[in-house]
Amino acid sequence: MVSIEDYGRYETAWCPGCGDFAILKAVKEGLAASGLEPRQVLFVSGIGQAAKAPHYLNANLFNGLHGRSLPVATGAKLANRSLTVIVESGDGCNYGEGGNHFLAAIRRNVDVTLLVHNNQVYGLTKGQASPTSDKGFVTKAQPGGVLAEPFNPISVAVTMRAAFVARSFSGMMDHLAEMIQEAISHHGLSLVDILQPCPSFNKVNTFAWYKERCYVLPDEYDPTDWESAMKVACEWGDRIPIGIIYRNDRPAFEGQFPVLSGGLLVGRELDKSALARIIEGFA
Ligand SMILES: Cc1ncc(C[n+]2csc(CCOP(=O)(O)OP(=O)(O)O)c2C)c(N)n1
Ligand code: SF4
Ligand SMILES: [Mg+2]
Repeated sequence: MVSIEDYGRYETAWCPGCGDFAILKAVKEGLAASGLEPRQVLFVSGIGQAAKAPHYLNANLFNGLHGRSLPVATGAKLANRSLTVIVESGDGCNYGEGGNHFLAAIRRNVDVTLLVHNNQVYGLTKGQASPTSDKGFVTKAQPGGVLAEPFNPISVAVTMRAAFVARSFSGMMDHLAEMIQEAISHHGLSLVDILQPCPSFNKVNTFAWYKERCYVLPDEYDPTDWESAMKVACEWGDRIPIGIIYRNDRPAFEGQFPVLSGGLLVGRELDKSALARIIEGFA
């Protein structure tokens, strides 16, 4: 049986009170509850405080460029479908610099779990606004307050009929671990947007601010009903819904490549004569 101890314990470099600690623990719990051993899991992350999270557990890791995790994760999943592939990074990384990859990954529906630590700020670079910062949010770089409307990742994902769309909060560990487990078991692009305080650089959206507003969707809520999901996805402000907001059974990207039906790409011999013919075609 897999336990969270299999995922190890490491010294971290986060500020006291940061929501990242709870997310790290919930990720380990979600993996252990899924019965996955570290060797079966590949994390792909970018740059940021959130992107450091997979440095602090035992598993395979590709840490690449800011915003570019999803293309790497897509390639890894196509090459080796036996891996559980998890992208873990921040709101800036996934919705800002990586925004276009977010849209492409939803359209393709590659079987990847996407965990976004959403603190509504650029934490690592000391507090500039991110795409999810609320309008009016004051920072050193935006002293007059943010003028743009915030990006709502949940409503965008539901609009595009992403395979699995959930939201949780770092202050609700059991709920978060359950959402992560559900996302891992869902076949297709599975987003968990995780609200988390950044006590150093976001003095507005604090632990108390989220705690006061987050409510768990009732048991009778049906996440397969797209129209209800659209309404729930747009809720933000005094009340913030938490839970599985939308899910469907769209076929995953990697199942649609005839070339992949003959076994894992990583396990195949290179056909040098076929490669030579392709190269000659460009001569
Ligand atoms: C292409 C590129 N643009 C900008 C940066 C600088 N940069 C590094 S981390 C970061 C912000 C990270 O914010 P977020 O993804 O929200 O993670 P957090 O630190 O808040 O967890 C930025 C702008 C970079 N490394 N690469
Ligand atoms: S800057 Fe914010 S997000 Fe980064 S470790 Fe500190 S509290 Fe956490
Ligand atoms: Mg952030």
